Amino acid sequence: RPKFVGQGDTGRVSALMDTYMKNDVLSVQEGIVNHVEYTMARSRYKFDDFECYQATSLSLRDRLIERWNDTQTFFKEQDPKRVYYLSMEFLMGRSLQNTLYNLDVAENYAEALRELGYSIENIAEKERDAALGNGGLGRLAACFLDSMATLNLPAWGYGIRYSYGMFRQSIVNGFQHEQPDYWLTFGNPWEIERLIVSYPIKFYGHVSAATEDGRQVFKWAAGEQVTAAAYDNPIPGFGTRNCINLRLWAAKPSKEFDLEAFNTGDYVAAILAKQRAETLSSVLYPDDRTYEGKELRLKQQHFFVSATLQDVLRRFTEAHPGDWDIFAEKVAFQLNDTHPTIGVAELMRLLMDEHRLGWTKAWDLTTKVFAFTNHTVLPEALEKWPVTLMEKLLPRHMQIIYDINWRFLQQVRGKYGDDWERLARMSIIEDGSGGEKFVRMAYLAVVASHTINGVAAIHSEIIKETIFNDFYKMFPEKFQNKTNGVTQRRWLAFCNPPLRDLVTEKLGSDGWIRDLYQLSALRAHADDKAFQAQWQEVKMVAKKKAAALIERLTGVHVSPNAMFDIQVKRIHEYKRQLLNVLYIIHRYNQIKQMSPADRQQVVPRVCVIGGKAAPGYEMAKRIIKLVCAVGDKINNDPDVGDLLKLIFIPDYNVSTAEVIIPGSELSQHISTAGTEASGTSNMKFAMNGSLIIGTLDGANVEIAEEIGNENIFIFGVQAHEVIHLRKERSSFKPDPRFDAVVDFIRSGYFGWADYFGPICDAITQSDYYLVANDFPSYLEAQEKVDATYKNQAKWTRMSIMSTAGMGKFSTDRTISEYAKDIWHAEPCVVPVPE
Ligand code: T68
Repeated sequence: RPKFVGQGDTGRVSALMDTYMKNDVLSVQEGIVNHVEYTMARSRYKFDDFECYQATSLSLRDRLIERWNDTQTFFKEQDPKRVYYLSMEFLMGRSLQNTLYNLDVAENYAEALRELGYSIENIAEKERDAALGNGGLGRLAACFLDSMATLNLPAWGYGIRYSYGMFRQSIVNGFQHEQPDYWLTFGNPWEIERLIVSYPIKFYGHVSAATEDGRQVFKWAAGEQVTAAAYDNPIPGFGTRNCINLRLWAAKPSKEFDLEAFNTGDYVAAILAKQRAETLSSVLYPDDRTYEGKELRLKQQHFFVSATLQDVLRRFTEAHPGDWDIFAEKVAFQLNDTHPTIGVAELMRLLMDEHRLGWTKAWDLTTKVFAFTNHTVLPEALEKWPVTLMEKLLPRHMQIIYDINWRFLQQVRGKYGDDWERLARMSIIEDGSGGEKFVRMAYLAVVASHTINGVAAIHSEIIKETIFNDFYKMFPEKFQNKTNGVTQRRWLAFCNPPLRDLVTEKLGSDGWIRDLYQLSALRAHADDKAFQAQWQEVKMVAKKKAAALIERLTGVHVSPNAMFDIQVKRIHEYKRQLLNVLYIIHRYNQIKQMSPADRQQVVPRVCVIGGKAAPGYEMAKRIIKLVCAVGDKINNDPDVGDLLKLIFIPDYNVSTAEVIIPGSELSQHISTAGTEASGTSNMKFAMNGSLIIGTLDGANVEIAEEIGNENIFIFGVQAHEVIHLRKERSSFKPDPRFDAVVDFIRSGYFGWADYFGPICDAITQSDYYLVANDFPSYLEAQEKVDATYKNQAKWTRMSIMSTAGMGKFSTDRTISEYAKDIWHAEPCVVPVPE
């Protein structure tokens, strides 16, 4: 290990630091007990499961820090190109099991704890989820970190250390209630507080221009300043020593005392005003996909991006003082959606105003380091900040954005001439009809980035044809696709040990945990009767676990002999939970009308729906109530019994996903074609042998390609038909079975007829998401599902083929492609100490 350099006795300190912690059972026990006694200062009488979880985590943190330090020192020595993943969200979930497996100490820890009288499973349950994200976008960032570490990339994640994560959902009388998720009550054993790493972040104020050395310079006299303080979260890779960093920023009062405020005499009021700085990083906005022009949200964006860029520039200038020519050879930024896009203007400001580069050089560097990922085409999600707000909050940035836009529009004119319509369409500044102007953040990101990508093949085509069409025509070479993935460590190996062991045994190796394509060798065994039986047994174990969770969360007992049919994701009209519910009502009515003999032929089903509605999204909240009301009726109908259940699971999150997904047999990914950018739970389900019923949307298209059309239930209209079908709506005649179900809801059979009125209106009037259009083909696909399930050999074969075809959907593949095609970054493997 490198020599210690500091004030002390170099040789002595190095000698002491050169040793590593041991991982034998006794050493592990000593580590845990030490933390109980000395870090937590608990006595032998107060050492319950929760305390044991904390001490165990702290002892693992010690081991993480060793690797983290070695990794960061090695990166510093090697000085490779670094990748910085900028994201407002990292939906990490729990860390204990993941750390145990990635550090390859799971067995010794389990044994150590057993001897101390604790069970690793029980103490793992004590961890609170780190829910610093809304859904797919935030979880993708978390899976990316795992793959970047595992692939030994010199990468860091940067984000916000929210005090309140995603709200906790409870269901009272079928209605969603939101509770704050203050997840830090008992501390967070995984993080390292870095009080010395902090940066000033400025807001408001005004800009003045001056001439210095014959050059115009701009000075921003800010009106408010807060401090960004760093919290580091070590991210270990699997099967490697590398341990990368997730640096999250928390807002603290600025250290600089604003003398003017203090001199007005009201000392206490001035202190309290400073205190308010902390609100900046307090809460995660729970709205996925509907952009709200909240000032605090823009402040959060600037806060974390400014801190990050200052941190990166400090690291770069320390290593290469003044050597800006190599900046783009050493730094790559990935913008996770438009949320960090203000970074474009902030980097320009830092380079020009602080580091004194000219516009041309600064712009050259900026456009070489940023790349941008788009995650949605829904118009309501596209960020547009009012110019008036930008001018007030970030006056210097607004000037820079105007300059960027002016130069960009000159370029457009140079290419297309005075095509005013095109210029207005492509302008970064939208001149709204109401006279208000907005900054179109996606266009700013596109103009400044060297590469723009969508997150599944179909989505990457759609963005080129729709929202970014003008830009695609002008810079076709900037556009790429990077199909999403998930980490097979968390989403198969660690959350489903029986399946992991079966797969490993069949393949003769656990190599698939680092190279998911190896799963394809399972195809050769898909028809093997003995293997099918083992496959079914493993599924039954997972179903029982899921059933126990369902009973614990809802009080409803479900039979593990029924088919487990799951739809878990954020509640949104475009995801069409409604289509699912309408079908369940139809199925219920069919069962009710059957003779007892016919009922014998019905495949019993447990239908599970789960997910959070954005607190201000009325329609989504009505949909939750509808699911609960229908569930209440069905689950208590003696005619139906175990033939059909409908469960709404409350507070769906990463940890419940880790139980529900392995237990699923059928999973639903049924968005209107062209609306779901990718979806990632589809990959998690298929990996765990769940069959997909879905539309040709997002990653479903590629999943069907990989596992074969015969192994997936595809239905519904295709993306290219949607615009036309929306136009034809007035002459559309819904299927009578659809009308019957809607009338049934309206009749009040499930109660709440008035409350459900707007739902029924939405799908019988404009029906923007084409629920009525897809209803008949959905029914047909569902009939195929039942018929197939009755043939368990066929079903099991399809299940094996689903898992076997998932090689492509590892984030290891996704991240390798980003590294090669976008970041041009190479692995940097930390040597294993002797
Ligand atoms: C999701 N987007 C896509 N957004 O909907 C999904 N948005 O298809 C895709 O698989 C996933 O991203 C990963 O690419 C989101 O999850 C948000 O959560 C979000 C949050 C705030 C603002 C806007």
